Amino acid sequence: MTPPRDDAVTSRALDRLGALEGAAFLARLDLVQGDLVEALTAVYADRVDVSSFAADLVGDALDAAVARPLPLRVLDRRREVDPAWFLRQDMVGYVCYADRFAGDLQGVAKRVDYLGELGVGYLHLMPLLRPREGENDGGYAVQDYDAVDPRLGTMTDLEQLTGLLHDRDIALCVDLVLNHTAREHEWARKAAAGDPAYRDFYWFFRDRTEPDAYERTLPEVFPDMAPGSFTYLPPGEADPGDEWVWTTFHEFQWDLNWTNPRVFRSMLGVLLTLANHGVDIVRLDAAPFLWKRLGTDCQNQPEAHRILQALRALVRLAMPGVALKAEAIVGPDQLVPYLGAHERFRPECDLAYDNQLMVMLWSAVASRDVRLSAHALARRPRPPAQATWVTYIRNHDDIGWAVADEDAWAVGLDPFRHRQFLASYFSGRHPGSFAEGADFQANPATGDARTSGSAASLLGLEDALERGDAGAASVALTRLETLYAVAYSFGGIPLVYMGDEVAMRSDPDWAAVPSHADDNRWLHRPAMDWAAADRRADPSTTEGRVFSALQRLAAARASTEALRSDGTTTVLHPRSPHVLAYVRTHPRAAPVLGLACFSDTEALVEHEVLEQAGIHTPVLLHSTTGRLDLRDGMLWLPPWGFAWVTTP
Ligand code: OTU
Repeated sequence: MTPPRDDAVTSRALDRLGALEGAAFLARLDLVQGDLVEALTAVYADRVDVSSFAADLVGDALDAAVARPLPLRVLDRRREVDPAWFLRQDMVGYVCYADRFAGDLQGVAKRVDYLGELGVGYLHLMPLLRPREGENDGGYAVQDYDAVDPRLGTMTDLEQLTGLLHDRDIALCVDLVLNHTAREHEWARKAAAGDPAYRDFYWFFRDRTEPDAYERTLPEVFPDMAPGSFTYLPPGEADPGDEWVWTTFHEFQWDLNWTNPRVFRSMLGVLLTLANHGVDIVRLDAAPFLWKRLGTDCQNQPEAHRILQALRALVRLAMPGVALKAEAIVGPDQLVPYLGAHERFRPECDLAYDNQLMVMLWSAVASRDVRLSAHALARRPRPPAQATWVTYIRNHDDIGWAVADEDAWAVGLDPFRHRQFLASYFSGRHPGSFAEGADFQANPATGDARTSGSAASLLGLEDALERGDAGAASVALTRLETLYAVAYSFGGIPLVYMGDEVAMRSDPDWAAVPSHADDNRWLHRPAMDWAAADRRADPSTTEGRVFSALQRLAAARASTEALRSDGTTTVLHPRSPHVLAYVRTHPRAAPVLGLACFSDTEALVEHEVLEQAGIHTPVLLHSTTGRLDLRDGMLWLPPWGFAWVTTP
């Protein structure tokens, strides 16, 4: 049932947006109002009168709709006609730092042809709003949400870039850091100065009683470089001072207090403004952390989801062409709710990182065994049809070994020891490991360690080149191609992490910048090696081989509707413990069977697996070798190779 609508809103919308757009706004309001009020009630009913708060927020959405530039309204219109615009099989993403890729935003504009060669339809530029000076966690400590980092350019440059990207049908994704601001942000400055209107924007504590109580169950995100979750403010640094402020991440990143409805409204304003500069997809950083609850790990709380649902409703209302992406790097059971899958569907984010696929691919690489991966990926709930994953093998962060205990036990592995094995393998410590990575934030108290390093280095390229072993280097590249083949076909938008397309290794000089020296995630945040990239057209080079492999993956993916992101993924269980097998189906297309071999030797896939996939006459869509090798009805895969098989 449509909730009753306020007559004043109707006449204001029609008045300000005109008959046609006003009617569309009101139709959207009818669609989202119920979700909005329900979400706000769950979070803010004890702090505000929800109906008047909702009316204010709808007013903010209307203001943003009115302010929205015409070219963006045209995009909205197209995307309302095709709400599945980001689910198309020709959608491929690329992720980079603007400065490390191309100097600045104007430099990025000059590299758009390069992105076109890879078939990119989605560009994620890492944090680009004005950060604090000095150490800023790679831009995740924002001082001013209304300005671009002056080193990268201006808001006008950003708008020009989005215009150029839109002309090429490329959507732009930009980070919005929701959980915290830099301590230099105006809100934090006012709060520190004792301004009563802003004290409640953050979490201050007069002594250690509450921080100690919270820390009994709070995991440390950066136990090594930023231990604890609270930072002491001496007298003189704040008014009153001699108090503690909540800082989940670094001491210069102050957690916002989302129990305060003014924080919600202020961040909504930031989000709507950012989108009106032309950003198509907003990456909501650290989404799990928005709500704190004593006695918990203060992640994935129901209220955090409700906040995302309320933001979703308001963004859809103001600008229906804008998508939200959750950055929730959490355990497998906590992931799919960020796409709206709760006890019933509640629209939440359109996209979320498939952290589980990523971890499970690396687990299969190290152990040459897919049973854990197949088990974990098969048992998880499907994402709702309107939403999807972004699939990736590496990003700018470390790899956290999010292996669920129950998944490990189910396949006979000790979860703690398996996680330790993975960290040890990819650091290169494990005997016989080909990986060259590094531990990130090893925590002696818990025995946990995460991993830094570029994909190529973790997959053995660095080690092979150091040993001058051309054969091993070639195998490392096959591994890289196969991991990307899974990312391009498993379901969701595949993301290429800058440098992987030319097999860039970890940056040996990562610690040379003083503000990076205690954070080895900079190992895998190198500056783009354009001299290497310039070799991409020469198939005899490493760069040529990997770049063309990604181009072929994109082309093969674009040619089949079964690989649309609103298709279905079903994990199969072949007899070989080395073969990850999954079938992609979509009502409009023939099925595609994806196969990936995690073994130093070849593998055979029995005929029944093809049958289970609904493939009676196998036809090669794409593979490592370029041919379909059937032996007595069994399908042959080379060591570390992949195949995509379909049927007429
Ligand atoms: C994110 O990551 C960013 O991706 C990091 O680069 C930032 O440092 C951080 O936020 C703070 O802004 O813990 O180890 O579940 O895993 O938000 C990285 C989400 C992180 C967290 C994630 C966070």
